[in-house]
Amino acid sequence: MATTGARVEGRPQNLPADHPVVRWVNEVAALTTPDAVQWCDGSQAEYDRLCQLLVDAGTFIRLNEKLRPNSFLARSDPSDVARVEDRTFICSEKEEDAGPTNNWRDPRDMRATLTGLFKGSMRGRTMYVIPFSMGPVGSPIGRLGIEITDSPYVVVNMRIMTRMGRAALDEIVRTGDFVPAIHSVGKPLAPGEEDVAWPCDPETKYIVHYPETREIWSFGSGYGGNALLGKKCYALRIASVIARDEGWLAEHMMIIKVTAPDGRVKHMAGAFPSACGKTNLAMLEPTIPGWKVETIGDDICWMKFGSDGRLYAINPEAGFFGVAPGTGMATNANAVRTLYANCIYTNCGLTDDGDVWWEGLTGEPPAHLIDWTGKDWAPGSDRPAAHANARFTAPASQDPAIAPNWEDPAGVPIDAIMFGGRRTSVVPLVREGFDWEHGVFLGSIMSSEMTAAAFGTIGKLRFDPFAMLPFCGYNMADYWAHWLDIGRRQGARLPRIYLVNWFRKNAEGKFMWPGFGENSRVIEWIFGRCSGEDDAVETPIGLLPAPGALDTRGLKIAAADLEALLSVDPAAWRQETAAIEEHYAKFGSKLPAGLAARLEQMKKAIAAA
Ligand code: O2Y
Ligand code: MN
Repeated sequence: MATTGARVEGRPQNLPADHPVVRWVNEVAALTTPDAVQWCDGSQAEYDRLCQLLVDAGTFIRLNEKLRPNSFLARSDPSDVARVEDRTFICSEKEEDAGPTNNWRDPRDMRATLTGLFKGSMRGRTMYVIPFSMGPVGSPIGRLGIEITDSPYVVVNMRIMTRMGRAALDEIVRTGDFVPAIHSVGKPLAPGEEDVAWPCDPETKYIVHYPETREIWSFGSGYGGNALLGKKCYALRIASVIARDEGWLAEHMMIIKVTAPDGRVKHMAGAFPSACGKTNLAMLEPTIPGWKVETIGDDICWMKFGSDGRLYAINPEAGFFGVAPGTGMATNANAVRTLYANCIYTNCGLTDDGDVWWEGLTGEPPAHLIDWTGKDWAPGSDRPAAHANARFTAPASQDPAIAPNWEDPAGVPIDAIMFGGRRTSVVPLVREGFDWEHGVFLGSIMSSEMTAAAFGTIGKLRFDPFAMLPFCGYNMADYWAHWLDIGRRQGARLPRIYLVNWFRKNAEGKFMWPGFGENSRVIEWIFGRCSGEDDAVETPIGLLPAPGALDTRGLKIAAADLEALLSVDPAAWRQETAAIEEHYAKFGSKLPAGLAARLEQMKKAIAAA
């Protein structure tokens, strides 16, 4: 029984009232004062009941059962459409432990602020208790959590995105180990007050992490990474801290299984900032004959050393929370096929026949639809039909390209790690790090262009090391040091590291590389390198494919473009190194000496080139 007198439903029999988990749930209920406390079991019946509750509340629209069986559309409040990085905090005891790339607040001040905000924040609502496992339940690489939320939308999304319910709770009770994550939309209801379709606090939002005590508190938003706390908050920000302390890696990476025509298999992980085709790569359909790419994960990768010294990876998630706009048969056919049923759509357009639509789903837009704000929309409108950050929540098991071993609790051995950014100039199509330390250097300097650049110049760069800029739960320079430490482990048999760039443009402003399925050609080269093929040339910035090593047969690519894609322009690289120095300077004396030395070596080699 919660101390507030709230109605309690579904608390399992094997959980006595004095169990620490129950005591914690009661404390949260005493603070937030919900009308009811519902322990979630993760069953299909519970999911169906909550989806109907969301339909009745006006949050969900049930889609046409023939076109999208068991699928729903939600429209969020226009003020609540994406992760809020400026409201995301790392509250470590010391400010320097959060580092220059995170927002820091003193944990005591933050606790006082949050206690005030959460006091009574669930009044008039049901408080749901969601036990979940990141990774297959019982996996030695996986971890457990409990999210408390007053949002049924969060519950149903968490059921797709994590292994949620009774099995996870049993494991929590058995191990006593879980990350507590508390979420409130921040919109208490006065007696008799009518609810809105998307409750949130339009003004006040806090996404808070306490790395030392491994707690997550989120207030004011019901959207995505702000509210589904297993994903960015746990699997990256808190897990990166746990991984540092325990000697493993929690990374913002997709994972694929690659099979060569002769049946040999390699597993690759890849970190890419948003809008760099990470999901497309995770579901890639190779254009080169006989090759197969299968999905293990699309966003997050946890890697631990096995007894053989190799890094074994799991995808800690069970679903995809993918960006809808731009996802179509031409760009990512496997994603479109994944969405045939059982999905939740957020902020997409609604067609007249009860289906969803977004820009890029089809070449031809429907003649009429209702846009993500609920207004009539027709082609030629000055507004998009779907919000640019509209999402689908889809079970990973529905991906036709999902690898048979994607849920192996032991993980898959990683042979190669790719880093990538969006660079129209300077950065070649692919290069290999000379060794682990140089690979870490490549990850630390990955960048994308924020502003358009004139041909041959560099636009303003945004460095996003390891694609972890918004997701590293501690000082980024310490994170690099941790990666370097991983490389020094006795007996480690480490993956090779690559930096790729699909986005080079020529003087006409056209992409030089066709991308999408043709990226399989780069994967083929990486696969060969990991198999011992000696077809690379040394340059000041890394190992590039030797002439003819990259299979470009059948591609319509100008010789000059291919040359530019696979070469190093010393003048451009002198500009680039100046930008890297500026980026590194932010980390002061925390910058690992090994990385500073790698930059100096590169500068010298470029000067001599
Ligand atoms: O805006 C959000 O809340 C979603 S952000 C997101 C979702 C899925 C995968 N990756 C991301 C990301 O920002 O990296
Ligand atoms: Mn992501």
